[in-house]
Amino acid sequence: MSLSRRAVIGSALALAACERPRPSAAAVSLAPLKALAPFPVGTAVQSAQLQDAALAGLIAENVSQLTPEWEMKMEYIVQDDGGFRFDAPDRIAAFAREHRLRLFGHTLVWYAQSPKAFAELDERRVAFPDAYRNYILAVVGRYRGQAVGWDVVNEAVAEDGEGWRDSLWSRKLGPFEHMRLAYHHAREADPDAALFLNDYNLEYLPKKRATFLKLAERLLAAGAPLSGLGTQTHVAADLEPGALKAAIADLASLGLPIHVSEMDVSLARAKGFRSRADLVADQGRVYAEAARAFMDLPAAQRFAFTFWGLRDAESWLKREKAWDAPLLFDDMGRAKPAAAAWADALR
Ligand code: 9MR
Repeated sequence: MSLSRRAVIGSALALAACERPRPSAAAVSLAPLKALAPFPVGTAVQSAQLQDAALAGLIAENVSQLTPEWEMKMEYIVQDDGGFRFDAPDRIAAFAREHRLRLFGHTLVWYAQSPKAFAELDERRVAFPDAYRNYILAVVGRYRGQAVGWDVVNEAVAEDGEGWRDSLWSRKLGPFEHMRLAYHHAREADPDAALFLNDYNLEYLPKKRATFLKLAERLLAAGAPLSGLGTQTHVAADLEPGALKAAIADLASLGLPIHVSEMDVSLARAKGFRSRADLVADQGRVYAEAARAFMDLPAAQRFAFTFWGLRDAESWLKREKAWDAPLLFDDMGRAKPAAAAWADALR
């Protein structure tokens, strides 16, 4: 931790101490996360991060499942000439095998990614529906027998929860049909992988959650092999108490396994002017509520609980605001009070 950051935390703690006792921002001592949880615990990771021995050790010690943070997406795999590359995701898959961790595939179809090779497909050579199927067969097929599951369709529901998103995929193959097809192609490529529908803000926006659940029901009614629901859980420390509990219970109402698939709790995204100590305390509360809500599910519905990184230093949110600290371990890999709060809530 840098001196200036220590000073900032120190002064926030000093201010807060005048009111009532606060949890310390110091590191806590904790057993490995995966030893504490009666369900798989995951993290997102980038292949380059595995070169960092300290981080690789922290990952191997604490989690039982890996999600590639971006290198299993079209943005990495699909090249401009339409060729595929798998070197980086293969490195993550190899690390998972070496350390006996599960591999979770992320993500096949995402409105936000429509590579040039697809957008400019020369249909005289290969029809769009064939290229779409080929892609899914190639990617899912490559990790068949290793990946325990896939985010097949990511972020299908519109931002405000009103209907579905428009994308290259929806325009070319149909707003519902492109999703139905994606599940069929993924199942064709791997008969055993759990196939997920994944989305975010499901705890903030009950309307978006309702649209998400209706979409899941419609996919099931159409015979799509949907096997689970992913709730990303990118939330802020000021999330209203009870919101996570309500969301997780509601999502479980279809009886499908639930994946808390990308959790982090941003300090910087919390509204208002609050001391860092207050934000840190609230962050612990939010992580604890998520753990408790997940534990309240029947064991068969607890697919996995994935954090979107372990150390603050690697968080995508820190790239957005350098002072954010959304994860369970600090920049040095020491467990934070949030980790203790999450772990305590499992008991
Ligand atoms: O954290 C990921 C970041 O490193 C990537 O640049 C970005 C684009 O691939 O995706 C981020 O992860 C997102 C995830 O794939 C889907 N849900 C939202 C995540 C944060 O933006």
